[in-house]
Amino acid sequence: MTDKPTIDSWKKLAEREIKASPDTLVWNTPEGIDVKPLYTADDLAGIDNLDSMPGLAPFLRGPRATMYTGRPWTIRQYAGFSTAEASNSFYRKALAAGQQGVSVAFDLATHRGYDSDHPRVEGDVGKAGVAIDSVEDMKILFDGIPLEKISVSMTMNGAVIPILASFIVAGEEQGVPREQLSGTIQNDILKEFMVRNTYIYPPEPSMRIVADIIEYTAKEMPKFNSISISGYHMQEAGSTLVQELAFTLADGREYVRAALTKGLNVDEFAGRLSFFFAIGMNFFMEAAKLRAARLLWSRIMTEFEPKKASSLMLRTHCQTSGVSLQEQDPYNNIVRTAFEAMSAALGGTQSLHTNSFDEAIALPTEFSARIARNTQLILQHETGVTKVVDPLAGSYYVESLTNDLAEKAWALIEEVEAMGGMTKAVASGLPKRMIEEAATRRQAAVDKGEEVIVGVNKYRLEEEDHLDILEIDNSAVRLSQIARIERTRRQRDPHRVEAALAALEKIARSGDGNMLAAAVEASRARATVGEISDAMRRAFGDHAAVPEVVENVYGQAYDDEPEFQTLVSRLEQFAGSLGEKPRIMVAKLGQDGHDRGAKIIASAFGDIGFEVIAGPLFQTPGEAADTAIAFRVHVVGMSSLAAGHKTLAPQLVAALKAKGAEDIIVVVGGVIPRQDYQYLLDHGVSAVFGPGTNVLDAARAVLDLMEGKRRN
Ligand code: 3CP
Repeated sequence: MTDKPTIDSWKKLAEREIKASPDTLVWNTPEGIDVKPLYTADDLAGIDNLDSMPGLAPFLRGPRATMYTGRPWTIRQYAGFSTAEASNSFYRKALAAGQQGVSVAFDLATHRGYDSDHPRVEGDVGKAGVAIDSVEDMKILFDGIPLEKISVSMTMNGAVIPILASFIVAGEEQGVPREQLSGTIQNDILKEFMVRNTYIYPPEPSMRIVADIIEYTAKEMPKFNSISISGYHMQEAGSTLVQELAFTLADGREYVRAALTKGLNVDEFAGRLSFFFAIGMNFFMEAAKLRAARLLWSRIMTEFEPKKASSLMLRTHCQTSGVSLQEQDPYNNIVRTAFEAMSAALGGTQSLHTNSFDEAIALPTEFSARIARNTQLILQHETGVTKVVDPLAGSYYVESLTNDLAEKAWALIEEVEAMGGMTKAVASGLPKRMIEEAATRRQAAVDKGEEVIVGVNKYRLEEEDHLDILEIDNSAVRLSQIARIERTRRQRDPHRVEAALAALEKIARSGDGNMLAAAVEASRARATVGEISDAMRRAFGDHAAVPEVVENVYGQAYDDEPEFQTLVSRLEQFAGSLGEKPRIMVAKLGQDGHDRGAKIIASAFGDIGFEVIAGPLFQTPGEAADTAIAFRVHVVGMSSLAAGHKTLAPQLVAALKAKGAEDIIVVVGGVIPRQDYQYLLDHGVSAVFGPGTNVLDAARAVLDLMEGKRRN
């Protein structure tokens, strides 16, 4: 006869096995959740909703009763590059090969409401997405793609009014009335102020734009999702999963409130709000996050007393994590993406993008895009994952994680609420700061090797294989876009354009009317994306954020480690010989607002002992040179994540030289393909730090450069 097994008997056995208490095996996650080595039925005690059903509130187990057994998630790959013609051909091939929905990536010039001929966007046109200047481009983008059948997602937040307007007009001119258009517009501006930075106007009028779009789509486009409330970019910027969950849902609550100010009934629009989350490498926790998100959203929406059950339902798109991809040993990224995709499916996503393995370094090639798409096709057709609804339900561990995440996120949501809601919290800078601290802490854990990344800080290859990447000839794209803009301007009726833009500006100023409705008219008249954005700029002005840098997070993580202290002393000595602290400006040029890397570098370099000047976003090379000279910096560290480096870095070097400041050292970091290193070095850049660079190594290299310069 053996005794009934108990947790105590397990503990004794475990202790014998590892010769230590099993408590030493507890994994303290960045979320503040202590993951135990074993979960049992006892862990389910006191957890609500264990007996809930899919398709029924609170939708913890999924928004649909049958979930993937009735219809699998949509395979929706985010793509777009170069011209509308090139992107259109890419979409058509992908749809023919098994992709089920389109998801458009726009270039940064378009995001920020500039036409391709604007001088500020020389390095950005057609680079990280497709260039769209007017409805003429939009029509080419969807040529041969039946918009009454294929749903289209558009990742657009800043220039959301002209882009959605030109999509509506492209549909009209393809013979598809707007009530038949299906898809999603991202239209989530709050997270732009927090992490992604492709805003144009200040927060208050930006929120009015969101509300106008919800109003217009609720009334005119019943099949269209008015918003994609996104946590994805928060995780990309380094947030914990609890932060991603809490800030996203709190953003959602704020949008509901904004829409209600337009006099809408909650049931008129709530069913068409949608969400977007990242799925990183914490396999079970990511699946649990989606379950927790549905539970909490239904709790939040209950407050607004909707009558329809669908108003309580959270439907979401997911994307596998971009930051989990590595430049080193890049085929490992296929494996990472497959695990993340499986986790998204187990969590019950409605739509999914799987990253291509080369995306840490460049836009996907046709080859890498095929593997990414096939990862989902294999999941859907070969693994059996679609055959059972919410298969993780009842797992002691996953139910417990779902509950822990929900509780922790709810506490943070309440904290935001106590601040007066997300718009106020964002204005206070708190969420941004919390995310940047989490990102810096994580970087320190990776640099110290506490968090293992295979092929990067462990099992690194002696020599990396050569990788063929897609390169866009940015100047050719720009010239062809400029030619089309000029043709469009020649052929249109200028009086009609002027009248439509004036009507839009009037609504923007007065708040009386709907800005999207007015922009649709302007777009029909062939007003460009830049002109429509400028009409609103005249009313609202541009938003300029003041960059802040977190302190003492990186340094604290290293505390008394000799490696860190040696570097700090070396820098102190150098400062002594210099007679002042060495100054470095961290610069972001062009319309690339991805500033996670720049912020981490600024913060860590500050802790090491540099005086850091965080340059404002969106500078031209000439403006950055002026700032560098004004602050008398010794080094400019340009951070580039959107492929503008080959245009912008040489221009920065030239601008410094032209202003008599060629003694300022220029280094470049970020997403720089190895193929480009020599080009940059040949054009006056002193060092290049690609993805996966250890921050201490970068700081040592910068110090070497400064010492070398002083000796010469
Ligand atoms: C679904 N349907 C079903 C079932 N499941 N019908 C019967 N039985 C079922 N089991 C129905 C749905 O009700 C719906 O019809 C239709 O099938 C489609 O399903 P869906 O779940 O609504 O799926 P989809 O159309 O793909 O929409 C998914 C959401 C949408 C809702 C999430 O918002 C979306 O596609 N989002 C994508 C966002 C995106 O691509 N973002 C890219 C970000 P009805 O509509 O008639 O109800 S890329 C950013 C990258 C980083 C960066 O910013 O740079």
